[in-house]
Amino acid sequence: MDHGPNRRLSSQAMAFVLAGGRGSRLKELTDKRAKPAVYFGGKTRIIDFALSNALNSGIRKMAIATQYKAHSLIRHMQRGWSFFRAERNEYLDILPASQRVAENKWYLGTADAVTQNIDIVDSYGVKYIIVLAGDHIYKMDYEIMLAAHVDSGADVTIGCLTVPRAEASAFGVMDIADDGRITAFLEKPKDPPGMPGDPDHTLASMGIYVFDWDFLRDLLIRDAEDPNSSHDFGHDLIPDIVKNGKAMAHRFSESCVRSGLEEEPYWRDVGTIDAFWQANIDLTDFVPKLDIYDNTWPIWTYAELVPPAKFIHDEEGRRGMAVSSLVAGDCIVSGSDVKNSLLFTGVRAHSFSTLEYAVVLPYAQVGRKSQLKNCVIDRGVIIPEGLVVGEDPDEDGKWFRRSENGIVLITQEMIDARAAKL
Ligand code: ADQ
Ligand code: ADP
Repeated sequence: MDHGPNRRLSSQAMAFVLAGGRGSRLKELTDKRAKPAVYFGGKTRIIDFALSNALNSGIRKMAIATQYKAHSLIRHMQRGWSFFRAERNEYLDILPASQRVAENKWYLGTADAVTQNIDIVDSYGVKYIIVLAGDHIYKMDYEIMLAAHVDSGADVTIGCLTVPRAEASAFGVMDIADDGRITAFLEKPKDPPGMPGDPDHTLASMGIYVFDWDFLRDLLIRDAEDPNSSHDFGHDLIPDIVKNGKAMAHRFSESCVRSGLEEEPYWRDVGTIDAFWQANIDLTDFVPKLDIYDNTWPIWTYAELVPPAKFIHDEEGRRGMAVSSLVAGDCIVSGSDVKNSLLFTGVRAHSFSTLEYAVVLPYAQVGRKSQLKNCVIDRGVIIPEGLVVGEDPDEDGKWFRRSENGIVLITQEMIDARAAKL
C-alpha cells in the first residue's frame, strides 16, 4: 500500500518491547518484579521510557513480551497504558510467555519472543517493526531512525552509541564503515576492541532494531528451525545479517541532534544497583542531563491520585525540608532533612532523620533519628528508629546488600532478618 511521500513512517510501524529478562544484577529489587517494572525517577517505572518514546514518536501499535515475574509489570500496563483504542487502529498487547503457542513453552530468547507472536504482529498490518528493550532510560525519536532505515534500504538498522571500552563487554559491539554499514558484530565479547582512532571507546548496540516486517518474519521462521540457534537477536540474528545481508548503524548522538531532544545524549542501562542509583541521583543535579520536565516529550506513567507532598515542622519545631531532591505526591517530610534524594509516592520521613543521596521507593517509611546515605530503599520498607546506613561499610554489609561502589540496598526482608538477630 502506498501511503504517499508525506506519511509519517511511525504510522506504518509497531514497537515490540522485550520485557522478559531476569534483570538479576538488580539483586533483590527484581526479586518480586521484572526489571522494566522497577520504579525510576520519582514517579515512573523503567518501561515508561521506551513506551513513551514510542508514543511520542507517533507509534500507536505496541506489543510487550513478558515472562519473568510479570505481575507487577502487567498491572502497571493495565492501569497506565490501557488507552489504546482498536476503533482508531491503535493496539497495545501484553504477551506473556507460555500463554499462546504451547502451555509450557517459555520464550527461549529475545527473537523467540517475537516468533511466538508472529500472528499478532501480522494482524497489526505494519510495514516496519522496531524491537526495543523495556529496560533502558533515554529519550529518542524513533521516527528519525525509521527514516534512516528506509533511506538506506538496510535489512536491519541498529541503534548504537559509544561506550568506554572497559564497559563494552556487556554489549553487542560493532565495527562500521564510513557510510555506517556494520562490517562486524560481536555479542558481549570478553575483550572488546577499541574504535579506530579512539582505542578507549567501543561502538555498542543499544539493543534497538528496526526491520521491515516481511524481512524479519522470514528470518524468524528460518531461525526457529535452526537447531544451533539460541533464538536471540544479539547472539544469532544480528551476526547473521551482518554477515549475509545489510546492517546499518544508527547513532544515538546524531538522532539526538536531529530531534533536538537532548543536548548531550543520555542513555543508561540501569541494570546494576550502582547504575540504578546513579541514574536516579543524576536527576537531582542542578541541570540534569535527562530532562524529565520537557513537556514536548512527556514520560507517561500510571500515577495514583494522591494528596500533595507536605513538609512540616515537628512538635519540637524542627523543620522538615528537602533540597536538590525530587519529592512525589503523598510524601510527608516531618522534621527531617532531605538532600540530593528521591522520595517516590507516599514516603514518610519522620523527625530527626536525615537522608542524603537516598533513593526511596514508594510507601517506605523512615523512622525517627535514622540516617540514610548512598542507599536504595525498596517499596514499603519500614526503616526502624535510629538506623544508620552509609557510614560504616562493615555494618552495612552485615545486614544489607552493599554494591561494588558502596551503595546500600535495603528490603523489608533484610530489615526483618536484622531485627530477628539483634
Ligand atoms: P542484553 O540487554 O544483555 O543485551 P538480553 O538479556 O537479551 O540482552 O535483554 C534484552 C531485552 O530483552 C531486555 O529488555 C530483557 O528484559 C528482554 N528479554 C531477555 N530475554 C527475554 C525473553 N526470553 N523473552 C522476552 N524478553 C526477554 C542486548 C543486546 C546487546 C545490546 C544490549 C544493549 O543483545 O547486543 O548491546 O542489549 O543493552
Ligand atoms: P509493585 O512493583 O507492583 O508496585 P510490589 O513491589 O509491592 O508492587 O510487588 C511486586 C510484585 O510482587 C507484585 O506482583 C505483588 O503482587 C508481589 N508481591 C508483593 N509482596 C509480596 C510478598 N510478600 N510475597 C509474594 N509476592 C509479593
